[in-house]
Amino acid sequence: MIRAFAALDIPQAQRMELMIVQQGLPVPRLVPPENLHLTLVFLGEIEESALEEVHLAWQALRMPGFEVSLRGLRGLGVFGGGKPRAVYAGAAECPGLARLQAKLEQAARGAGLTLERRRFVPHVTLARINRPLADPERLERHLAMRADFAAPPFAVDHFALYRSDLGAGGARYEELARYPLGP
Ligand code: 3AM
Repeated sequence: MIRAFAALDIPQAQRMELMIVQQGLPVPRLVPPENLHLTLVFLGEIEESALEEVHLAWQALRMPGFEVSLRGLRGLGVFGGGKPRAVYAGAAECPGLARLQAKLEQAARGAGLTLERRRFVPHVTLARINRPLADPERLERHLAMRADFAAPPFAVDHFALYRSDLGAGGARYEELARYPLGP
């Protein structure tokens, strides 16, 4: 079985902006810079043969590229409300991104996978919070001060399939395939 997902990798300039935001976040564990990504579809733990089917379906897709801005209305946010689970940088409204995400889900379902039906909130997770914070309001204040965060927009000309291995030291991601997006 392979734990896999599709995501956009983040170019170096935007990655550095996100690393700057990560500095000083009052949370115990940050996502390491090499793991920063924008998840499109989480496939779960699946058989290698099922992954191969999804890979073929994604390879057959013809989709245009687009630009993504990491900011959005609130720029930075927290999933989980009063019980923070993750800190993220949101992406601005982007029809190309939404269309790509929908197509990938549709193609994965067409290849026989059962996926969770969750609303797509495009984001890059900056920190995961796996135990209650001593002072969640400190995090709220910290993020409020950086509410105007915006990284320069970047062109998306491919997406990628990743394998995820969960270890004691955190997740390790390996790129398995890369899919170009056309002009
Ligand atoms: O980094 P983010 O949060 O965008 O949260 C997991 C991560 O996305 C998400 O898949 C990405 C790679 O691990 N993920 C993990 N388990 C999940 C699940 N059961 C999940 N997404 C949905 N359902």
